[in-house]
Parts: sequence; C-alpha cells; structure tokens
Amino acid sequence: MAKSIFTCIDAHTCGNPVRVIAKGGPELIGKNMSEKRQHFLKEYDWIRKGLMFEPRGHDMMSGSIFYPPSNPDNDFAILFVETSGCLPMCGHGTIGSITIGIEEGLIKPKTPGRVLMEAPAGLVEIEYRQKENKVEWVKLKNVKSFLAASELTIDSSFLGSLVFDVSYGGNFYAIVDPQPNFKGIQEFSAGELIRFSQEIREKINQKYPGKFVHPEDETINGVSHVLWTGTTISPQATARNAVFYGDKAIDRSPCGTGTSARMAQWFAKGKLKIGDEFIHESYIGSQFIGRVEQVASVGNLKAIQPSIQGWAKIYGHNEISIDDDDPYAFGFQV
Ligand code: PYC
Repeated sequence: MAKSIFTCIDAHTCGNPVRVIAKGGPELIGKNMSEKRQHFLKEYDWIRKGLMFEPRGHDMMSGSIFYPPSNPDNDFAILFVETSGCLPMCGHGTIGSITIGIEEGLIKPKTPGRVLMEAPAGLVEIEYRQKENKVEWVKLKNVKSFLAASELTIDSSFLGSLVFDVSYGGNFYAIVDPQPNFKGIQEFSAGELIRFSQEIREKINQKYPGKFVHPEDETINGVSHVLWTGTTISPQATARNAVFYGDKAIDRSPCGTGTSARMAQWFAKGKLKIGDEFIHESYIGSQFIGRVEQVASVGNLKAIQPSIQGWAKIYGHNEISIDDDDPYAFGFQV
C-alpha cells in the first residue's frame, strides 16, 4: 500500500482554477518540456488524474508543476496538468501559476517583474506587477499563433450545419462564430454548450484526421478545444467567448490560448492589426486584455505573437494525499 502526498496551492485566474503542485511532483526525463511532458504522460498520469478529477478536483480543475529550466538563462519550466490532459500551453494556467509562484516564493526571477518560462509549446516571456506581497497582474507573450483553416463545415445533431475556423494559440481551437444555426453563446447555458462541443469536436477530428498538426512540433495535433462566440456583456469588451475543454469544462476565464487563437483568426481576416488591443470576455464576464504584439511565422504560415494580461487570486493551501487503497485514488467523472 502506498500513499503519496502533494503540497498544493490553489488559486483562480479570473474564475478558472489553478492548482500548483508545489511539492510531490515527479522528476521527469527529457531535453525540454515537450519531451518531459511525454515522459509524464507515460509514467505519471495517475498524479494528474488523482489531483484533477473528483473527489480531489472537479471537471474544470487545472494546475501545474514547476521544473528547473533546461536553459539556465530562463527562470523556470512548467508542466500543465488538467482534466483534459497535459496541455502544451495554458494561458489562465500561466497567469495563476506565476501569481502563486511569485507570491509564495516558488519562482525567483533573475529580473524582478520579468519571468522567462519554458512551456511544452515553447518559451514564454512574462511580465508581472507586484505591489507589497501581491501580484496585481500578469502579462504573457504567448507562443506564435496562426489561423490554420477557415470556413470548414460540420453537422451538429443539436444545431444543424455549422461553419467554423480552426486557429492555433498554444492549442488548436475550432471557433464557431454566430451564424444562421447558432445565434451566439448568450442564447445557451454552459451545459448546452458542453453537449454541443462534445459532439462536434469528435466529428471534426474524425472528418479532418491529421489536418491540424503544429508545423514545428507534431506532438501538438488535433482540435482539443471548441471556442463559441457571442454578444459581449460589458461595453468595454471587444468580444466574448466560451471555451470548451476536457470532457465537461467551460473555461470560467476568457482563456489565454483561446484568446490568442481568436486574435490570430481576426488578424488573418483583417479585423485586427499590430498593436491593437483585444479585450476578451469570458462566459462569466471576466476579462483578459489581449494585444497583437508582432507579426511572426510558423513554418511557412503567417502568424502573430499575441500577449494576454489578466489576474489571479490565491485561495487555498492544501496537503492532498493519494492512497492506493482508495478505490477513487485516480479520480472519477460522472
Ligand atoms: O487559458 O489557455 C487557457 C486555457 C486552456 C484551457 C483552459 N484555459
């Protein structure tokens, strides 16, 4: 019988949870975080399942584990753990992890106010503002983001035929904008959006096998998230979205990688230009400030480098155990 104990610090980024596993994470093998992510998935996925799913977590739970950087010029490396797996990149997860890391002294940046973070999807440059012992905001320059395909179609048994784009912002997103068979997220409950998404994500990956593969890292592939759009709540917001991830989650935050993917979509369609601000509102009304920082390229694709700014609040310090005599040691979903 074995009992593993994890010291966890819990926060939320604009409403969406972030659980940093501060002690108890496994040592990983690999030259970079992309390889270490593969090692974790092969050998240690039980830790993710135990700490993310019920009864220790819930459908929306997500978190991270910190590692030393592979390049000593950088400050730290991160593995994202979520109910959906180990995402190559997570924006709300970064904002929450940096807030926890700085406030709790787990990250000691070489230059205060600036952090270089190695994520599985690439290097992420981060700025933050600290007042007394609190981090007020975190701004990350996300990985290069690009529109991968536009005007594809899929049949939803709930809504009928839908047109969607696929855009990359650290994960591949199917973006469904308002159209004749879908008037916008304001018309639907989170539960309905989850049911629609579960079906269309599966159908999209069946209809377009092998179409969405990152040109520089083939381990990042397939549509993992569905981003539905609709009418804003606040007059200050540029746009609003609800992102579906995992099996049953709607992001409570405006979703960092989703916001990046959407800015890349808008940029490719001429609706945003370099330097433009993009205030993205979540399903619950919380906001991230996005910005198109610069033009970039990924393989031979035209891309942008977006930035995302948001805030997080710490609310819990937990010691969580996973005892393998517990029938629910590795979590469950209903
Ligand atoms: O903020 O990038 C994000 C994210 C992905 C899934 C949930 N949040």
